[in-house]
Amino acid sequence: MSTNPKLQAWVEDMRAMCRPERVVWCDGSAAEYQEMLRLMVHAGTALWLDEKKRPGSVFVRSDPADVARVEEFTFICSKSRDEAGPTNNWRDPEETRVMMRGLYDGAMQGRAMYVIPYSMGPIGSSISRIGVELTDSPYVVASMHVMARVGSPVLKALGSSDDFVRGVHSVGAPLSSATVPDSPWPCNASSKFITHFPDTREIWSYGSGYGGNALLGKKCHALRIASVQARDEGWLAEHMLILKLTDPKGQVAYVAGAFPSACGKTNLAMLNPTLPGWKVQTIGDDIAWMKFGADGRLYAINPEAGFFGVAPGTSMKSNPNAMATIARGTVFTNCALTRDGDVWWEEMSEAPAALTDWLRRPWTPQSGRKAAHPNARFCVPASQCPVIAPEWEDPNGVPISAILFGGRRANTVPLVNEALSWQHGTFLGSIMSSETTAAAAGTVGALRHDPMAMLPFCGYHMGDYFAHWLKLGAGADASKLPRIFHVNWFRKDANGKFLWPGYGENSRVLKWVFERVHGTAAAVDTPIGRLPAPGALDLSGLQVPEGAVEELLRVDLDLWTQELPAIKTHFDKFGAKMPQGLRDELASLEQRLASANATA
Ligand code: SAT
Ligand code: MN
Repeated sequence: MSTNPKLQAWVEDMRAMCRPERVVWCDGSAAEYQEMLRLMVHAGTALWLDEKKRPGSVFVRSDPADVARVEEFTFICSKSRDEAGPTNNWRDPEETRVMMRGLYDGAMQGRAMYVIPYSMGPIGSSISRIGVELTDSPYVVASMHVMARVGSPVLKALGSSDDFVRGVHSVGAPLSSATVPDSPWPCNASSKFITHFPDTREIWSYGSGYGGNALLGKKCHALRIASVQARDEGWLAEHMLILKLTDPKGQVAYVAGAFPSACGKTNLAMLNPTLPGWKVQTIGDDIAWMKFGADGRLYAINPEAGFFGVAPGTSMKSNPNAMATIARGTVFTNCALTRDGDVWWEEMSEAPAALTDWLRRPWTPQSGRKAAHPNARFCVPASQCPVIAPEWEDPNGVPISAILFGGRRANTVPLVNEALSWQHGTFLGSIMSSETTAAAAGTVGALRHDPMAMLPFCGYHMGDYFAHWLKLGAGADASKLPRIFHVNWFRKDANGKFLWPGYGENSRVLKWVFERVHGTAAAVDTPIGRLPAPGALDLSGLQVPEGAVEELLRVDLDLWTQELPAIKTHFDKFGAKMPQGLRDELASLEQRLASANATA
């Protein structure tokens, strides 16, 4: 229980509205985490996995109507529609409050309301921020224990300050009487709203218990609300992994990378380099908060304390470090269950002869459907990762030397391309597009512009967001800014086969990035940016078909020229807020393509 009067008054207000059976102040202890797991098992939400196979781990299956983020029902409730911009769903804040109060009215009846004080970032770091989430879901409490620093130490750090993000979350499934049986995954099938009030730093979420809809510290706070704070205070809140790269001589560079959800950020952050002597260690796999230090460099912290990673595709081949991380003490959601009490998912290993799929049905390899949901997840403390960097909780953060922007593109975008400047790099981030994945409800595989991988996560007008990037760059010492690169691991050949093996082989690209930063690798100028000069990309021992690397590094002038109208339409969406600097970059690209076409 807190003695902070502002916090107490708000909790009391929300209690009166949601009318839970009781209020539980979370202390963040290990015993509390175990209690949440026991509650989930008792309610049928979770079951214990075999203690020998997966010690201390539970397996959860959600309602099939609640398996991913719901972008359609996610709203930015800034004062005006214009502040939210064309890429966000906007609702009037006052009307939304009234509507949400109506939904919350008695929504927690028969349930406990948990008060979770949390810190995004190490407690005490000047870059960290505090929030308090109220929730009626033990799954959310357990997951927040893993994903953030929670409980009494956070209350102590908050003291009597009013500076915390207020988050309310209800699954929207009140229990009218004590005799009504609860559903194993309570949620509201007909109504889901994930609403953000950037002006008052509030998050009100209703109806979903899943992932980014419900663990409010993650996307809602650390990206949507934090991006607004970052704009106001002159820093960056980004959808980026952070990794530490060490060369054979022991020199270090820290690299941040923005990729859309389910495009391999976790794999890249934990990569085992195939190049001898190189080492990758993990700082974070999803979110980076970056601030300029007194020395003029950009420093990043990982605001999270755990990984909420996509399970399908994770294997000893694709990510042995993730497999080791989740060997114990993990919450699994929507995977398949083996006969001997372990989890399984597509590509983890050869499919077992018989399983129970994520929908609790018998499954065999002949079933002709997926056993795990494509957005099945593991939720695990970062400290369990065998390659976590010792400095991952450094309150000062780590100095970033390079930023990667990457999406899932079958063509056009080469394996790697270095920006000519910060402004050009911002341009490359702004025109990023990617094929959609199962991380969000809706179509999978459709190409959409996803600037800086922030399309679902930027809490304000994206034109202003681009301007913020340009302003930070213009105000910095250019020689100390991170270099920016556009990468694409997903380019395909004419037969639809991936040209690049990816995973550990991505270390070859990281090496070139490292050497560009240190001024030791050669590049060639192309109309779209700087690509590795012949021989500059280390291909020793790489097994790829004849011509694959040439194709991966080919700048297809026709495809790029064809892309221009779509970029223009994309930019036009932002109207007068589209910064001139990026329009200039587009004009320069067009010019460079035209003169290259003329001489080709
Ligand atoms: O569901 S989450 O938003 O937490 C994961 C993701 O989409 O990146
Ligand atoms: Mn993400």
